[in-house]
Amino acid sequence: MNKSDFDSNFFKTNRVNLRDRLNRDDPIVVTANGLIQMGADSSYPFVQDANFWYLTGINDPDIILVMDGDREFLIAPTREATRATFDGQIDQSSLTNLSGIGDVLNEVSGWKRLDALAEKTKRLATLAPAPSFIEQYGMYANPARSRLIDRIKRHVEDMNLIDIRPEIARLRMIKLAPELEAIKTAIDITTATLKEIMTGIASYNYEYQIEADISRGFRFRGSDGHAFDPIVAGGKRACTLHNTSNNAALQPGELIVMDVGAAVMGYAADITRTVAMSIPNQRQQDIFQAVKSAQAYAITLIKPGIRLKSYEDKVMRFIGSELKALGLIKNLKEAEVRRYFPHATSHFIGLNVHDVGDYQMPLKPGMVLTVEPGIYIPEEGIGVRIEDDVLVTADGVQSLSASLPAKL
Ligand SMILES: [Mn+2]
Repeated sequence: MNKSDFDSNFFKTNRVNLRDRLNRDDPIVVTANGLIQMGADSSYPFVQDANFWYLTGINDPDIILVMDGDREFLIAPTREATRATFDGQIDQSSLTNLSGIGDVLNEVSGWKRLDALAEKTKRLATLAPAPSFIEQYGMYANPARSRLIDRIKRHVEDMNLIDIRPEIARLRMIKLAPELEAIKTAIDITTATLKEIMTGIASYNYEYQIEADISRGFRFRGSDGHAFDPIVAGGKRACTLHNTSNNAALQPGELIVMDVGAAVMGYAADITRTVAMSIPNQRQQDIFQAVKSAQAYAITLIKPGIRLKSYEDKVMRFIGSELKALGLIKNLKEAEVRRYFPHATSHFIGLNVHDVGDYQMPLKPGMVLTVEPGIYIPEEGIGVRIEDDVLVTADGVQSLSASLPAKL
């Protein structure tokens, strides 16, 4: 793919599409993410808010995008002298080149204009702060959105805020041509790297050696690197779904699950292959075959118009009957099946590996999703997952990772 496919027209198109979905009189305000402190004066690597990037192409922190009908401007913070020595000042002309927005204002005049606009309309469309995932996942949200909202409300207390997260998610779930190219490139880099690993699997002694070669393969082939923490898990460790320590020694007779994905221009691939360290036994082959049949079945179901809920139910029932045939469960009740298949079959991919989208909406051409059934049996020390990435087309589905067949 060509990086210039993401020119300012792409981002302008996204802004126009977003505006068309919202009430025309409501100005739209979206902030970039902020840097997060790691310790003393070092920060974690900066990761942009995918929505902000999608609308501007800008990868700097703390910039604010304001759209008032056809009038658009950016507010770029001025960096104080010490910081500017290390990080440089933000180059305003590059912000314009990337986004196609000519009007770049500094902090003082930008906020003056935004405050005036807010006073006039009393309504602003913005991204509501990401829900705090602390209870379920132990995760904090980037504070940039709450900070923006606090600042607006300090000026106009009774401001009416309209949450644009659902609309932007519905836009992002249909991939445009350059996005599809980026995803396909990320997938090609991932499959080429995995192919290399699979060919030489016998030469590895530790999970981290496989991880190291995957990291090398991703960067060597020109991707941004990993789209998410790579999972390389042998034997029983594959039953912990997000095992990312990758530190254990590999044993002959084990199956290894590799769930990895390169990122290209921020777009993720997400592919899993399960391989055997030595000649697999009959039980391992049977379980592998069950997962493979479930995946083939799932892919036949995907086409425009289907809803993921009924699709997930069908795949669950299919895996349930496989589990029964394997002697693992006695009936197909959900609680039984979920003991050995505890996750969903599919999720959207895009700028986030678990991409945003409306999971209730019927599938449409241009959506890209994973198909990743798995069976995990901790008491037997066996975990198998097979994951491919597919594109919903006008008349069905196209596998984007078919060049790397899954085999034990
Ligand atoms: Mn996945």
